[in-house]
Amino acid sequence: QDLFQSPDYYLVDELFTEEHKLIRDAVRTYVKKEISPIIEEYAQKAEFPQQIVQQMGELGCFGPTVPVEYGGGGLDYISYGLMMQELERGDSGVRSTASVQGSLVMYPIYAYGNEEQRKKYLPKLASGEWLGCFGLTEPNHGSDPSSMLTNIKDAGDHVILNGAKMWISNAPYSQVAVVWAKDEEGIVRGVIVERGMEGFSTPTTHGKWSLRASATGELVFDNVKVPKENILPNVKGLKGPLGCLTKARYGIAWGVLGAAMDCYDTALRYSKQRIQFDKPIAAFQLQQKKLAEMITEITKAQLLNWRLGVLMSEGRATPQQVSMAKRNSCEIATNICRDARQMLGGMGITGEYSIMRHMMNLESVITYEGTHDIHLLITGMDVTGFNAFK
Ligand code: TGC
Ligand code: FAD
Repeated sequence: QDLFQSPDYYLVDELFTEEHKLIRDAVRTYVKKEISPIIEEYAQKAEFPQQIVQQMGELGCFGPTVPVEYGGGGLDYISYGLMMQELERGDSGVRSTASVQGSLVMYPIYAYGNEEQRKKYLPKLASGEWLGCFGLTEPNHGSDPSSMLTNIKDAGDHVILNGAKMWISNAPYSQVAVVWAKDEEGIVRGVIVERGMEGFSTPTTHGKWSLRASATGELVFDNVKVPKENILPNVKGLKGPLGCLTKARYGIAWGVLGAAMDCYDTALRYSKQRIQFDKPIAAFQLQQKKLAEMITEITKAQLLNWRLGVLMSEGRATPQQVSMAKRNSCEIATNICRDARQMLGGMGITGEYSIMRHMMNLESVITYEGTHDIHLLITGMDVTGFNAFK
């Protein structure tokens, strides 16, 4: 078959089960058929390819670890990681759509919701009939969500929601938003807001040079009446949204490796074919140094992700271990994309190759779900016991 062969310098494939490999190949085939042929054009036009929502739902990319009875895949965390890796090999925006839907919308409804909420929302989100988004970040509160201003006030059988969220992936196309807001006691609560509720709007964010094929928007709440039955009953405090972020950050740790592998593969092929000074550029030491460092970093990250996946599946991974993997993968993927772009010379800046698009996308990925520096401080706090945030 002429499917992409991932770089696998340490035979990491042998650590995967047959089921893992089948899942990975199904998503790889989907990306090859449905994403790669169209994504550059959508990114150039800065348009969201809406059709992918239903396609990814049918393929099982939404909520792979959510139990089957709610429409999820009932799979382990290695399967989830491999899915994200393959999607992001296509485009970080495509993986973003799946991360948000599965880890930031379905997971909180599953983990913190009641049975009615699970039954009402999860099957439609899993199938891709509905798209969801996750509202934590605000215009003035990004890395420090504990200072959020968005709030709910008790009004009998409903609450009144006011405030604004910014930089929200999927927002312009979402039917459902999981929104984090403070109650009158200042406690963070999760509420499910539905499109059509009066006073709720989702203006699109324009002018991005990154994640151009992903739809980003604001969530604006102007005295929105939200029924109390839409409050997630089983979590209070910032650990609610942060618990979702742990799941999504784990997926990103795998996802960005897909982008890195694509760039490495492209640079390797190109360097063997591109002749300068009568030799393939792959024969020059400086280019070999770049390729050798790329495959070294990819291999280290593959092993780190695999081990983290085992710990996640066993319920033993800590959020701090997830931070380390998210930060490491984003850093190495960003560096690999930059080096790969240089190896293609002028061709590297064109849309004929995927590298520049990956490179621009990764500037968002290294920023969202906790910036590079925030994850470093999480590790720093974990190993020293001192909190450098405050
Ligand atoms: P802190 O006092 O440390 O923690 C508050 C409570 O939360 C618990 N906790 C966690 N629980 C689960 N997972 C985690 N990762 C957790 N981190 C903390 C903690 O134990 C505590 O629980 P309890 O029971 O004691 O109340 O909170 P803090 O205010 O000091 O903040 C810590 C900090 C800075 C690390 C945190 O705020 C942070 O991670 N900031 C970064 C913000 C961020 O990541 N935003 C992401 C927005 S969503 C997004 O970007 C989606 S992009 C999606 C896409 O398109 O793919
Ligand atoms: P700031 O918090 O203002 O940080 C600016 C700089 O200061 C960073 O370099 C940061 O590392 C540094 N800094 C901050 N605090 C400290 C400190 N204590 N010590 C040292 N340095 C510090 N959010 C959502 O809720 N839902 C989404 O779906 C979502 N999707 C996104 C999609 C895109 C394309 C982007 C770009 C962002 C998205 N975000 C989303 C928001 C994202 O999570 C935030 O951008 C991110 O958490 C950083 O917040 P900020 O942009 O306000 O930066």
